[in-house]
Amino acid sequence: MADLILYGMPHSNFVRACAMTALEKGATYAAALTGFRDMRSREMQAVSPFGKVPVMRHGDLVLFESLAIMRYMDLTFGDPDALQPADPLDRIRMDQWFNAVMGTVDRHVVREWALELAFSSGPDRTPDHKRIARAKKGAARDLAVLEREYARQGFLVGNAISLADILLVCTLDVLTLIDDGEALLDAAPALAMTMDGLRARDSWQQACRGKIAPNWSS
Ligand SMILES: N[C@@H](CCC(=O)N[C@@H](CS)C(=O)NCC(=O)O)C(=O)O
Repeated sequence: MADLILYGMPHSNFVRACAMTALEKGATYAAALTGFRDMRSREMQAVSPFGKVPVMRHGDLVLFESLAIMRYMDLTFGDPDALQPADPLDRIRMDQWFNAVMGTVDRHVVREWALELAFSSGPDRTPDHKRIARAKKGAARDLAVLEREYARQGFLVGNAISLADILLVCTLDVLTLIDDGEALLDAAPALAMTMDGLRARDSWQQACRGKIAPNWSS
């Protein structure tokens, strides 16, 4: 068994981003705890102080938070730091985009839209359509910002793939599972082209393809 263990549900965009990073770096990992129920297990509590996934174990080292995990993988496996810009200011820019995807884009696309459809919070477990409408507007604004960046330089930072692009593709792929989510991507051709390129990579094909196909519709 591989000594690198990735804890988390396979459909989580954050877990997928860590899995894709491991595979980009040529690392083999074992996937652990794949269901929501596992989140409350003793094993999970021991490694995840805030009760979130992903969590990574490598030998005696345990890390939580996807950016920390992905940075560690990038440093430890394969060609060190291949997925982060060499220039210190560009690294800061990468953190900026990563945090924007984690805090803003993820909130609109995943938490308040896709997950509202999947685990409805409204009365009688119906979707809260006002919440979804706000999230859709937020997502459209986010994609307009991202489209400008990708049209300008093809990646979020510089001219090569970084950890920020990896989190973004794993997050925006969720739009393809929502019936009117694809329309947002159609309106952002440069972004959609980059996403197609990232999804064609072996790391995506192995880590992210074909594991979820819910029929979410708003
Ligand atoms: N900032 C965290 C976010 C992790 C996160 O929100 N994970 C979700 C799964 S996508 C989770 O664990 N949700 C369970 C919960 O909040 O109870 C990271 O980057 O790792």
